[in-house]
Amino acid sequence: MTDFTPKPEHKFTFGLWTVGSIGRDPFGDPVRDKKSPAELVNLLGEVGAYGVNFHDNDLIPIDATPAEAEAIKKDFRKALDDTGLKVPMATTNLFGDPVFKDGAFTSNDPKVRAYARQKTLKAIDLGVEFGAKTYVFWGGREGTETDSSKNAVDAIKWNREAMNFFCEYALDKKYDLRFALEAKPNEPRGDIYNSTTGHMLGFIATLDHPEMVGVNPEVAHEHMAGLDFMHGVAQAWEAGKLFHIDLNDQYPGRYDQDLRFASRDIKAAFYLVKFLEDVGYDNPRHFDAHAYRTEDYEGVKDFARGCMRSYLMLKEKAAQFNADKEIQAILAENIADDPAMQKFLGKYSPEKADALKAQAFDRKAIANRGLKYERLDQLTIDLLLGNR
Ligand code: GLT
Ligand code: MN
Ligand code: MN
Repeated sequence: MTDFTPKPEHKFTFGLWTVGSIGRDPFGDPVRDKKSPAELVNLLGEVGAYGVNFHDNDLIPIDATPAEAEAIKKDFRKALDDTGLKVPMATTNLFGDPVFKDGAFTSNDPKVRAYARQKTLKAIDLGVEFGAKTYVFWGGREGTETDSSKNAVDAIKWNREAMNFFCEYALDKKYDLRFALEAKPNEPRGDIYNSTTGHMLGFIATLDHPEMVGVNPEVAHEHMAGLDFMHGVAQAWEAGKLFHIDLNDQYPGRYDQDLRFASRDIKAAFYLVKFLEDVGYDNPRHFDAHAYRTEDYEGVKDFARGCMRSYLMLKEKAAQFNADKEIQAILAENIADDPAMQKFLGKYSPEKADALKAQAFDRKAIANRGLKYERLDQLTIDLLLGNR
């Protein structure tokens, strides 16, 4: 039996808002007492996490006085020193306060757009003060309930201007910081702009400093849209844009559940972990999830330990998959090169196009070959269920 103890090299992180969730939902009041940021750091230290992330207002309430802010930062810093936890990522809360009810960078009101920029500048400074190297932008309120209210093209432009502004700010301040954009299709807005990781990748290419900006895909958000999460992650990785990742779980077609990682779709979680491990992803593995509302703080620790343990168990399964002779034989057979086809593939040339047009393909014979994917999938299931 392998050791599934989380270690610093796994870079497992949690947001203050995740283990700090007090279980409020649209239908019910909190079920857990609020813990201070320092207490949450200690809790994360106890379960073996590597780091902790925060929104500006997870750490410092929006109306805190400068003296209160200093006292909170001092306690937080002490807890970080005591536990050895790092702060790899920070972000801005641009969704909780009523001022953002119609968006932040994409609000129709220029005062709101300016205030959102001011809040973000200060939050970037705060994140950098604690050592954050990645800064996430999740535009939860950047959207609409009614499309009669906003010009969708203006929204894209305002969003772009804001991102360009923050890139220049980070360069100006010589911050060692990269930005990671997080998509979500809906909730809390009826519909959110740049609703998937693919939309975000398209948007990033239009920025003044695309090299500073990547994505922070979240399992639940792509599953809400009914998408294959790993495919989006692979696209981001291949583009050099997988700066950060939010791991959790979600049943498609439901509200944003933020379930414990790998607690719902084990197969999808397996392919995701296998992908991250196979390519050597080395940025933080952030569990953006929270414990069931039924839990007390012991349950919150069970939740956090469970996220990390499941990741490590799936990592072991991925290694087993890669070493499985029968599985690898099926893959090898399907992926095998055909030297006779080399002259038709790869880059374009006029000769290649002519040769291709002249070639006779036995379409029926090619199509008649069974691919053994049923067998392959069942072997994967056997492996995941512990029967290999
Ligand atoms: C919020 C959201 C998450 C984002 C966080 C960062 S806040 O909890 O549901 O998906 O990652 O702003
Ligand atoms: Mn998230
Ligand atoms: Mn979520």
